[in-house]
Amino acid sequence: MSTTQIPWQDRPANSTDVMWRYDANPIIDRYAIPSSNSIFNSAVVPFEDGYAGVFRCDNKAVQMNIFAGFSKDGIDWEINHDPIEFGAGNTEMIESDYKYDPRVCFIEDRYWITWCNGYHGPTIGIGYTFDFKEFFQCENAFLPFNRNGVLLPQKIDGKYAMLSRPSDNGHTPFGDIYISYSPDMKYWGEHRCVMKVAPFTDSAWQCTKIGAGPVPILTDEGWLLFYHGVINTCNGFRYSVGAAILDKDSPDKVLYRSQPYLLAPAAPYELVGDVPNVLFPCATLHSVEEDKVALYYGAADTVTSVAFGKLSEIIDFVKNNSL
Ligand code: BMA
Repeated sequence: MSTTQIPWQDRPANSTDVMWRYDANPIIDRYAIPSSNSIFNSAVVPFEDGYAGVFRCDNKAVQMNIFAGFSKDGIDWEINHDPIEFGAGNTEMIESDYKYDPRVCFIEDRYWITWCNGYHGPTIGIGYTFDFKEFFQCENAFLPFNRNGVLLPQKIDGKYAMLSRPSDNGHTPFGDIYISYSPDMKYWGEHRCVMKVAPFTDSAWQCTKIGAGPVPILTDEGWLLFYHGVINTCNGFRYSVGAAILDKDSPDKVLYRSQPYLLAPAAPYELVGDVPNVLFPCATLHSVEEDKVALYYGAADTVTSVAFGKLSEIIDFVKNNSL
């Protein structure tokens, strides 16, 4: 794994926020590759002497697809102009009408990619790569409809573990987070509910639907899971970010969960875009030793941005403000 410094900026002197935005956001413009209408909800990981990523680039026909990209510093990205082409992984090639909202998770020897795969409606697609040049597509994890499939970076009791959010075929007006297990990345079962939406009167920003965000981070307190929470307002859905701490050995057990959000749409690039009021986290670069996290998120379904925080302060915040 890379020992490259993760992107970082100190908290602004006038801020007391637990998480704060990069002052040069957005880091990826909507037109960063010739075909793109928007580049958002994308995943990055340490790779070689820098970083690699899988980016959701919707094209100017507004077709959704995923593209590989590379960066030395995690801020300036070179994104391939052609989408990822997969070869057959653990099955014959299966249909994929579209691909969106990727996550990338290094487990053991390879980078696993999960995404929302168009197979008679959205479900969770799985693929892997060793080098971000050659990619292999595996069986879908679940029946349609499902979104926000996020792998844990370590096996639990010898099995792969994936969070997901069963949904419908539209702009789902409901959604809770489940966990499923697999011995082989092909067959998934032992589905358990992890957490549900919050009551409107307790924490309205997460009262309509919730979904796992980046790959969870293992800390001394358990798995730190950033997630998005949605409220349906008279102007449509509003997507914010909170965090939960899941039990290390039984990640279906929620130990703490933030009542207030950590980040909600407020910056101009989060308030205005193709879908206003969306802050949708899909990845982190982090260092537990240095107590730092850089959270990558899609803003207003248009551009890609970063926010920073201290892991210990986020954990304290979640524990002290738990639902
Ligand atoms: C969800 C997904 C996300 C998107 C969000 C807000 O259903 O489509 O990709 O960011 O809606 O539009």
